[in-house]
Amino acid sequence: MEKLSFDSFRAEVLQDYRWVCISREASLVGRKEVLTGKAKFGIFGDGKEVAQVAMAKFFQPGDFRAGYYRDQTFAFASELSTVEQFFAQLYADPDVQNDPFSAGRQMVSHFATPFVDNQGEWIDLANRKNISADIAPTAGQMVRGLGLAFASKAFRNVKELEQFSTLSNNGNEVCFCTIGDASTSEGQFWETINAAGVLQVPLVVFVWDDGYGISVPKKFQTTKGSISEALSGMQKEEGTNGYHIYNVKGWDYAGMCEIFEEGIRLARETHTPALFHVEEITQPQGHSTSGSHERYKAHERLEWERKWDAMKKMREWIIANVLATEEELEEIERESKNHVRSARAHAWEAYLEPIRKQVNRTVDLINDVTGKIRDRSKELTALAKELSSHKEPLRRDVMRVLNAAIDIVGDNDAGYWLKDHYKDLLTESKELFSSHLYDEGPRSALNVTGVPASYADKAPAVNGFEILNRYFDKLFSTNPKVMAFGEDLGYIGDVNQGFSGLQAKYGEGRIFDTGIRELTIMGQGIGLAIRGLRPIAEIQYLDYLLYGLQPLSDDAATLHYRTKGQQSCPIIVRTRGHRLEGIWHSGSPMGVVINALRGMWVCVPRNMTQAVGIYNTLLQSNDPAIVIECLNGYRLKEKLPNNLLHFKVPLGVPEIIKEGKDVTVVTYGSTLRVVIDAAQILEKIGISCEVIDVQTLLPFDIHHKILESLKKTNRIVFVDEDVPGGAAAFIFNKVMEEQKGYRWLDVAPKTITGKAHRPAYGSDGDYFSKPNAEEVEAVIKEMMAE
Ligand SMILES: Cc1ncc(C[n+]2csc(CCOP(=O)(O)OP(=O)(O)O)c2C)c(N)n1
Ligand SMILES: [Mg+2]
Repeated sequence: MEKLSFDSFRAEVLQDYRWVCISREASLVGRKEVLTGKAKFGIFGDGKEVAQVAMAKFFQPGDFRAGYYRDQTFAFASELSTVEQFFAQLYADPDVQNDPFSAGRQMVSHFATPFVDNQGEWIDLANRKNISADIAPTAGQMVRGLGLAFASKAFRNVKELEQFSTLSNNGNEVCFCTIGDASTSEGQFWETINAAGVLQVPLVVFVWDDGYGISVPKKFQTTKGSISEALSGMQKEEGTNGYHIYNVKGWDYAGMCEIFEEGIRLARETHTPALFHVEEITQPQGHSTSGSHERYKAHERLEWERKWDAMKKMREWIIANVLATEEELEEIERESKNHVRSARAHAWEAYLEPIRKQVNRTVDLINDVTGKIRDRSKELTALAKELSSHKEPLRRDVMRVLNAAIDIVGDNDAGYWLKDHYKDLLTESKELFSSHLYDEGPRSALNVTGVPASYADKAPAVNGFEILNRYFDKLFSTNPKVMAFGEDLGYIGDVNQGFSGLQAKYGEGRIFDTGIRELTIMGQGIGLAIRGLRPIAEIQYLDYLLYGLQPLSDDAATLHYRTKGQQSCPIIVRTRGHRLEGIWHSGSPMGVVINALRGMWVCVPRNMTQAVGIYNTLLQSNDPAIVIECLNGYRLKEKLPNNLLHFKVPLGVPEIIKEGKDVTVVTYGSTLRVVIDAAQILEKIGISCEVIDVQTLLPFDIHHKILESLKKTNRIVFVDEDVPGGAAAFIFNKVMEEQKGYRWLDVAPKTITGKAHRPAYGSDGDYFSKPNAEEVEAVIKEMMAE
């Protein structure tokens, strides 16, 4: 028995050493590929190999990783990436079979594993190792990691979630989060660390401390130059919450294995987060292919790094412990090099093959027409030659040459197949480079058809917030995956009482308060959504969305695109905004929102009934979205529908609120009521407005309903609370350029917007800062007189 266990221990160590060697070689070869022009940019995990083989040992099926670009060794050792796939991503191979993480959309070492199938259904995550798709913004992974770990807590504690055994094994899974030493300077890091310490979730954070963030050393990054020391107040003690904080050396294979085992086991069992400060890590090749570390590291530091290279230290340790001979290790090193070289060559061939086909077809087509266009045959032959002699052609080279050939051929019929080929390649490129921004399958929100609200004969008129409150009550009683949380959302039921009384009914596990930390509220929502739940994550006021915007913009909005549809994040961000009082409770920065959040839907319901219809639509789909309720609408009376759970507002379909024949007025949200007031005044002086509520800014009027109105009125004005050139400019562009509205204009189109400054406090501040009825009236009168 003893011999058996020694043999298997020895085999495991040597396998780990093999991964270390393979990974190091991949880094060395990868850098060369960039320096010789085969790839654009390289950033590698050399120096961090030993820590990562140790870490990978404790990564179990069901676990999640939220990490950054240094983790190739972990991905290899967990068998979640092959070396060939690593090189495919380095080359930006757009074939998802070759780069299964991002289909060439992300830089090297931005890993991901599939979470949803091609029907948008969650696959069995509880029995496989999972990587949530990496992003480049440093520390951005932290906030998502919090959410992924928090989901385990929810699965363990919420009775209604027990049934979802493919999403979790009773919350036993751990989220492994990796981060560089310098990136711990980011607010994302600190907010996450605090939140996880409060929440007690199975988040284990590995800080790869190589002493630098590109060229800037630790002393300029971290108080006392040590993240574990700076965090020491977070240490869990008897009877407190907090962290298990460990210090380990990045070259100490045996020491790391021991310590990682303990911290990860405790996180798994007790949901106590852990932080491993992995010190004395080196960077043999420096930060990335963009520069050389000799420029900023002292001679002594470089000397030290060579001496303490973890790969070298692991080798010495193996020999010292008589686990292998020199010759055995040399054999592993040789085999690793060969493995990487052949994987590289395969990846390169697979990457080039479809481009070569395009080149050959293009050259054939050009040669075909050369004989038919005799006076320009020389130029055409030169183009064909230029393309066919290109040793490392790109798709864009093909497009450029094809286009030049088409220009030369002009209107001549001989150019038919050239043009046809060009069109085919454009279509293909759309699929390769621009698909999957949103769900394109059965779980697309655009597939949800509208169902009108219905009313009982004597339907009562209730306050707007009561519509929401009754809806959320029904929703939580029927959909076990839904959770809602935010500042003041739990105990008091949100600042406008949408959730009033519901925490008592559905429990603190599903409806709860959070700290004041918009970034990580979004991170919590993102992590829950990625793991197959249906979070409604609240930002208390739209103005504070700016604090939470980064993870939405960088992560939620790009996730489906950057994994080519293999991961989905159906988060619903609920917030309230538009005009009320003062600079930070009246904002409507919709231009910011729609431009930062392509990849999410942006919904701007005019009242709470429409909001409910939108929530129902979103809950049928996998697309992430933000819903902005009207802050001044919670106490306005609305008729109570009797099909609260079933009526649906289709996205991208504007509604005509008032028919008219003289001028089309396009608006949404709170400004709608201002426009209606103006329309009533104008009606009295014989001017008939057609008022349109766009309902959603993203997607925007997918059936071109606004154009239909404009065809009738030939005058159009866009009214929007955002700054001049904000959302109004977007709407203007959509209607004029995309819908070709300019063809139907009798007078110049107009926008009426908020002022360029933030809105002043008080009712007069609101009146003069935002569009008002008199202003709308004046502009329309002027348009009618033109
Ligand atoms: C938010 C953000 N700011 C800046 C960068 C550019 N950048 C990329 S890596 C890096 C240094 C990170 O250093 P560290 O966290 O120590 O990780 P290391 O690369 O040393 O492993 C910087 C500044 C970025 N990617 N994201
Ligand atoms: Mg660093």
